[in-house]
Amino acid sequence: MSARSSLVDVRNAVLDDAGLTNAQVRAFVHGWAEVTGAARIEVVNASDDARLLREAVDAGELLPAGEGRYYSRSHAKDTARSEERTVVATDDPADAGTYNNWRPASEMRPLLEERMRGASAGKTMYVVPYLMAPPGSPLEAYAAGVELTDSRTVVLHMIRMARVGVAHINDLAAPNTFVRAVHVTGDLDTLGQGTPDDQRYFVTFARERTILHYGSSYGGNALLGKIAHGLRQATFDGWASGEFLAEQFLLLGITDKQTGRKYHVCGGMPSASGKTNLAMTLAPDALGDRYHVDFYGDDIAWLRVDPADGRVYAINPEFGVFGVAKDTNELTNPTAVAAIAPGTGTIFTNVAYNADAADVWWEGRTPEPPADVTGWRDWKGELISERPDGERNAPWAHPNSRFTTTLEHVPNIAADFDVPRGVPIDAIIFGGRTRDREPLVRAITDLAEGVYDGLTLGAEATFAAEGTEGVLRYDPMSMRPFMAFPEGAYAAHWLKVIGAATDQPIFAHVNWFQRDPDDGHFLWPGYRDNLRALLWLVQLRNGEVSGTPTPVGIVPTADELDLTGMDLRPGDLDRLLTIDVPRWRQEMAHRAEHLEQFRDVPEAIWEAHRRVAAALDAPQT
Ligand code: GTP
Ligand code: SPV
Ligand code: MN
Repeated sequence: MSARSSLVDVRNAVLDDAGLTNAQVRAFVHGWAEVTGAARIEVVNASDDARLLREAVDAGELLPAGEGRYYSRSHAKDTARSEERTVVATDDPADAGTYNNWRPASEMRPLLEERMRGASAGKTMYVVPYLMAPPGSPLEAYAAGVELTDSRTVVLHMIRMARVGVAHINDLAAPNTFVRAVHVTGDLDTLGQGTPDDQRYFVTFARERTILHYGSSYGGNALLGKIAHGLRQATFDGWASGEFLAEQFLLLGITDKQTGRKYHVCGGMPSASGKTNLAMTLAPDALGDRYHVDFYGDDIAWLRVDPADGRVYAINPEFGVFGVAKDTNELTNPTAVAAIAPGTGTIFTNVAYNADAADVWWEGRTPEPPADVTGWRDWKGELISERPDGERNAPWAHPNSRFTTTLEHVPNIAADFDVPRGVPIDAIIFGGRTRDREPLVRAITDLAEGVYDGLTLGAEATFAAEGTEGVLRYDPMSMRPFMAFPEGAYAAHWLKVIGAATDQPIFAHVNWFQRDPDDGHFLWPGYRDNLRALLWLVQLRNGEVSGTPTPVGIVPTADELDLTGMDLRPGDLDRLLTIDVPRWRQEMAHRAEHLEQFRDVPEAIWEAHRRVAAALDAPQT
């Protein structure tokens, strides 16, 4: 028997032992084991978690961070998604949009195979079958995938972020309809990250439903079920099938205990703009015990219309939370603090670490860093006590340091979080970091104007955006880094999918980040108080309040907003609820330029733009 056929036999024995019977999956595993040159394969089920954790600790890949908690440090050049190196590849040039970084699949495929060839030599290739949906969901056909990865840390993250196990891919209705996802870490020391000679590639071959990521083991670059499948591939699938939307959205429920009614809100905010915090928010104590907030999801939602009742339904395809650590504390987000408490199996990445105390710290965990710096190391592993004088105050944690925990540990997880049908949506919100112009909340009742508002969502990229000329980075529906097909078609798809609902959700734009132009303080305290804006929104939809119409939507009157127990500065509330018309008129010119970059923007969107512009130009009453 040749060496090669014996390797095939060994792999078949592993697949047999694991009960992995799907012949298409087996062929996929064999093919990539040959390319990557992995020494062995291992099939993963979620029940392997405890053993894999032990192995990772023994190998020094994870460090203990207190009872049932773990610490991981990524390579210093590998700490965030890379948008420049992320590509959507197909064989049809018509799939090229403004943001999807389209390249021909025929060109990218050999490039990726060349980089991956032999790159996992000596390593284990883990076979991670997963499902990005509650089991039994009407969208299940788009949810199955298999990630092959040569990183045990990535496997442990996948077990937290997705439903993982062989059962999810053995009995597919069509055995070939799984996403083929291959992750090869590569030699992180020599990849030239961020240089002209950058070797990394993160490619979604959308029409082949194949994802090949090379050159990172961090976050959305490496956990392929999450961003690459759950957003990039899924948004493409939703468009190609005409059936659904996949968006970077949070998803929450609000129960009014007095009336017994429950509302579901979903919405997009760009990365690091507050989705996790909003979905985990609790009702402010000051409102009494009247409201309860349920967590459904914090980063991805798939939306479809259910023909049974004509409503928009949303699911969270994920199984965990990959949350920003910075500023997470008892006051800002007690729910998150509980979700990452001892015993939760949480993995912290790139925060500060103290091996002696088996503890972690990040900026904002406490107002000041630990006073006794003995044993504390920053995210790069350097001792704080040995920092040169000038660098004493540099951040201990990386700004994109994160925690990874599962939904079951989120204290306000909804009882019906995995109901296959999803939950009916009452409101769709968009929001971003905007220091001026955008009021606390403005409601939009027209579908085209709502979609137009999402398309023109912008957030501050840097502090260079200060002042009235604030240059925003537009981020349509918060999907700019995950866009997989042309933006004009994306808008048309939204109008079609949501337009099919006979009972339409209300839209709104929210902004928790408006600042005082003089001293820069946040006008609105944010976090738990954000719920007050959402309560007003559902009341508006119910016809219980009517607000004040403005050219850009309906804003609350000061007495409609429940401000019980708040201590807003005089004048701040006015500013929060007022439309700065001259500033908005300036913005409209930027918006026109922004939309003009896109091909085939539906006429309904341009009409919405012109309606808003005309209303702003009219004499204001
Ligand atoms: P991704 O996981 O990258 O998609 O981010 P996200 O949108 O879920 O953002 P997240 O909720 O993690 O918040 C990012 C940062 O914004 C954190 O440091 C939060 O503490 C901060 N933040 C969230 N909500 C608010 C708020 O209402 N006000 C203020 N001032 N800061 C907030
Ligand atoms: C984001 O960047 O929006 C995230 C984190 O949710 S990552 O998984 O790295 O994309
Ligand atoms: Mn995100």
